[in-house]
Amino acid sequence: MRVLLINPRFQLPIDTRTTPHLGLAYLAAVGERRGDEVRVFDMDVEDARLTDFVREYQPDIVGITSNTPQVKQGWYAAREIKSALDVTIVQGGPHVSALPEESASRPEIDVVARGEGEDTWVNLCEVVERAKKQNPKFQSRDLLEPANKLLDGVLGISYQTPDGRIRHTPDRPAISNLDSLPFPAYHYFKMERYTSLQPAMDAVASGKSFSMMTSRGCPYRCTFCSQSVMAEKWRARSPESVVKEWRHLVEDLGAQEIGILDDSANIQRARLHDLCARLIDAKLNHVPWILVNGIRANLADEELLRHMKQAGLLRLAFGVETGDEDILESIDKRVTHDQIRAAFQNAKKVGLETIGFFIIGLPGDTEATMEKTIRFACELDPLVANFSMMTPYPGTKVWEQIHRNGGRMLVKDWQDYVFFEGKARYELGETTAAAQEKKWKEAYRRFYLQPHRVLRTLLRKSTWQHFPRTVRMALKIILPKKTKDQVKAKLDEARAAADS
Ligand code: B12
Ligand code: SF4
Repeated sequence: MRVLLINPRFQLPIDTRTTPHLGLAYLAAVGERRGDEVRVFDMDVEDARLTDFVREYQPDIVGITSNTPQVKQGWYAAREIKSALDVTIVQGGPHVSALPEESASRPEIDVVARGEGEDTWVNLCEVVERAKKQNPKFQSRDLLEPANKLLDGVLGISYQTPDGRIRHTPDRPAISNLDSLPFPAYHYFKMERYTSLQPAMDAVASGKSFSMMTSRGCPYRCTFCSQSVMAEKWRARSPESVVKEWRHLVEDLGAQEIGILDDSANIQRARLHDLCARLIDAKLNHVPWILVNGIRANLADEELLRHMKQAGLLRLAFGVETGDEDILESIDKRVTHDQIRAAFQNAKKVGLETIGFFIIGLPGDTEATMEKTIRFACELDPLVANFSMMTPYPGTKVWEQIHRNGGRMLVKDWQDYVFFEGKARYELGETTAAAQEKKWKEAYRRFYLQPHRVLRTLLRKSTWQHFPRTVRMALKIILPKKTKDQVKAKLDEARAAADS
């Protein structure tokens, strides 16, 4: 079978995503294991026209991934493909898992895959392969005809039958043994076109930054987080399997940095200690790694942090979210400010760089509570502070709260469901758009323009290594227009001085 996997185009307002899509890398790997011929078409880095590519490759099945801001581009891509070829198109990813009817009812999408995708993808490939063998005149719409019973046994999918009804098959249980999955198949990606997940990770040579998941799922259910549309059960790979992939990335693919994307990497501290010990024993700790997603502050003690540092951890993130105690409780984060303070202090004490994730505009936020968030960020003083505009994604509790309590969504288009821009996404009660936008701008300005921080940034070697990108991002996010030229001139002067 010829399979094609597509990452639809989506450019963020700032320069971040330049890594291969890990979900597609897993789907490519299970396809390869099945014996399929696989192609990945990442529209963020491809030059070719999709229709030309599809006409030439003639895939038997196409898989498109979609998070919320990408979903429309996913539909456009599907429409283009259908205009060139009759082929079964499957759409998966977090957005369609939250709103399967929306995509299933579109004529260009045949099947929606909900939740974790490897087994569903393999199952669908088997079904299409069998149907094509049995019927050389097979057409993609034959799949959706209930009388043909082709999709009856496939768990975790949604589709529209020719009479217009949406069918949902039962959910597919989460993969219990993650070690049974093959390693992500990066050889299908144009690796030289990717760098790293900026700004959490450092820019290294193209194609030398990799990401990895050592566990999946999260037992917590924070009200703003889209994790709620994926499996709740936390499952971990064995340390043996993780170290084996780590070695493969470092020794076979020349990884210069590794980003760990787990939702909650430190749910089991003993497991992390074991992993760290193995990385040290295997002498793999010379390649820096970064915990890109927030780890749980309540489970990050000094001993664990020190061990991770010895195992090569360079930088880690904590989800702080808010400086207001009541709001912290209302979002079900199940962590306290004192635990967060201790986690940052301990991380710095053992020599780790820190990232803090903060949210501006959580339900209930007022100017006064957002002020507390800014102050808390300055108090914690991480190397990188990321202030996100509260963006209510479908499937989250915040989304329900806003729709149930008479809130007003200010974004109409899925493409605008991004949280790096300083635009408020909703209003509810005292959480007004004006207050959110004002405090977001203040947050970046006040955090990054503290004198000790400006000095620290200018003195950091990496500021100069990544000069164009750093300046571009700073200018875009932080500074009011009239100050931009002054700052740029100062940085140019400093760079010239550093070069000479
Ligand atoms: C790393 C990451 C990023 C990276 C890179 C994204 C990428 N994947 O290339 C960066 C930092 C750039 C990023 C940006 C954003 N992200 Co992000 N990101 C993640 C993170 C932490 C890991 C993604 C990952 O690799 N997962 C592991 C793989 C194995 O899972 P997966 O990609 O979901 O794929 C599986 C299934 O979804 C399914 N599947 C997916 N596609 C398909 C297709 C088919 C055909 C099939 C059958 C199955 C299938 O099968 C896959 C294998 O099991 C997730 C959280 C998470 N746990 O997934 C958030 C997450 C995906 N991001 C999220 C968000 C909101 C964003 C942003 C919109 C934030 C913003 N800045 O405004 C942007 C969007 C930018 C963009 N261009 O895509 C949300 C998505 C919510 C939603 N409703 O869409 C998530 C879920 C975080 C969360 N818990 O809220 N992100
Ligand atoms: S924010 Fe983190 S801890 Fe909370 S549900 Fe999402 S992944 Fe889990």
